[in-house]
Amino acid sequence: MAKSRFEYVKHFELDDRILPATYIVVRVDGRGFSKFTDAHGYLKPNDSRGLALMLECAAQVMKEWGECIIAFGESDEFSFVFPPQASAFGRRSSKLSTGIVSLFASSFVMYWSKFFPDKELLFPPAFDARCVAYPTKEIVCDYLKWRQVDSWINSMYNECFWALQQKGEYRIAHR
Ligand SMILES: Nc1nc2c(ncn2[C@@H]2O[C@H](COP(=O)(O)OP(=O)(O)OP(=O)(O)O)[C@@H](O)[C@H]2O)c(=O)[nH]1
Ligand SMILES: [Mg+2]
Repeated sequence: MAKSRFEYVKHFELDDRILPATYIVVRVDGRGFSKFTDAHGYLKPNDSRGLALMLECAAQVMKEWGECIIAFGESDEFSFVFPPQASAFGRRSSKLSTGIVSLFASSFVMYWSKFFPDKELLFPPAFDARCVAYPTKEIVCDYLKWRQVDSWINSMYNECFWALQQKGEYRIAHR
């Protein structure tokens, strides 16, 4: 493109390249999914249709982003791990997170009817994303353990809560 006197505005853009030789984790999380899942009649505590849809979205991301080595998901979130040598988008944080989250969200809408054939999508779902650099494999493992423990605690709580609720015993157990 021809140079113009307006070109200087480019200098306001900050360099957000992730540190070289580090693992990159991009975590995508549903925005206001408590409201979204309620509005769309998700089963409690876990709706296998919703889980399968999230898996499909993650598979689309992994197909498109060949450098991704691990995808780990729970509830309304998915983490995508890239190795230290990954070079996608010049390792630019905003490009990576927006590229991944937009593909994830568009896949969610595109495949909605495959997993929820009898449910109309009432409003567009949204996801946020962040990009974090981790210097060692051990820390990446701890990151994944952190997400797994979070999933475990939430699942245990939700399973027990809804089992008691369905039996009508929640009030007694709660005292
Ligand atoms: N019923 C049902 N709800 C689910 C399921 N998976 C996720 N959710 C809902 O999604 C929420 C995800 O938690 P958060 O990400 O902390 O909550 P959020 O409402 O998305 O809030 P923000 O992420 O801060 O926007 C859960 O608390 C549930 O309400 C499911 O399989 N069934
Ligand atoms: Mg959320």
